[in-house]
Amino acid sequence: MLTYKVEPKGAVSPGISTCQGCMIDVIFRNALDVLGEDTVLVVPPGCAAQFSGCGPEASVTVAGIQGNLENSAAIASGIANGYKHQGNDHTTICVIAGDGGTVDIGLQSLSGAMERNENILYICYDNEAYMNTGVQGSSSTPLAASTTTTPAGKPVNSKDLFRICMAHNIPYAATASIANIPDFRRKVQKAKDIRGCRVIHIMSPCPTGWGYKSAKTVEVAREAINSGAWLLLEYENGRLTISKKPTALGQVESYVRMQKRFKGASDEAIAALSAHVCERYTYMEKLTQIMA
Ligand SMILES: Cc1ncc(C[n+]2csc(CCOP(=O)(O)OP(=O)(O)O)c2C)c(N)n1
Ligand code: SF4
Ligand SMILES: [Mg+2]
Repeated sequence: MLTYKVEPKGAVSPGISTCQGCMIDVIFRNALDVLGEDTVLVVPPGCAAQFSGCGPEASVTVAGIQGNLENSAAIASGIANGYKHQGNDHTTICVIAGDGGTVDIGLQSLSGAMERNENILYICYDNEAYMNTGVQGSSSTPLAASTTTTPAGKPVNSKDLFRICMAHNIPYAATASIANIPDFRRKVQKAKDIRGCRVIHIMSPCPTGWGYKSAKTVEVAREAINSGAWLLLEYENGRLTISKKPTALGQVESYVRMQKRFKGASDEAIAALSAHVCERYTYMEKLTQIMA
């Protein structure tokens, strides 16, 4: 009988239980590859917890805890302060949480941690809905996108987590994308080397909830960057920079046409989404000049 031995590499073992085409494990693998073993994870309920958390499908080898959707940043703050009192300032306390657990349910806890400038790294993987419980809309769901709670398309724009982080004046905030892993790794490395509250907000398209073929995840994420629907930004010591300018700003048509969640969106709704994308970029670009 032939037997196969799979050698686990890095901090995430092979054979995890996310859907085909999901990139959450790639986010974990790359983040933990940069952060190293001297890391403690806090992962609230959500698709990430389904493979990283406690139980028979746990596959992450660094120490960690699964808390609640409301309090990831508070749990991380407690761990960070415990280590501080032991004289340990080298271990990275890292939250990896979904958008629902960040921009909605856990926002008060994150806001408090940012206000106190806790020594934590908070990574939000954004699949733009509550995916693990059946694709309910979140504050990150974009205008016109259909979810099970916004079946006719979301009537309002998404909440801007990056600007909320900037408003707390934390030492480091960045956005990233699974379509640009070197950029993500560079930002994780930078965040690792800074002390205080650091937030990285990474877009993580979801084939199941967005309605596209699983092989297209990177393509979808790339279209988001090209059109400006997702911006790559960096805020460091009060200075804002745009990591990569969109190549086709506002041209969201090819991006939305790849996804079933926008299938019922009217031309007016897509035009409104495009206008929002352009306005946000223009605003950010002006801020880069003010904050230069
Ligand atoms: C306070 C609270 N409300 C609801 C739930 C049920 N719940 C578990 S996971 C989840 C989805 C979380 O969404 P998100 O943070 O975006 O992560 P994703 O599932 O998209 O990866 C919900 C609503 C919960 N655990 N706690
Ligand atoms: S539902 Fe979406 S985010 Fe969750 S595991 Fe599947 S593809 Fe990934
Ligand atoms: Mg989500």
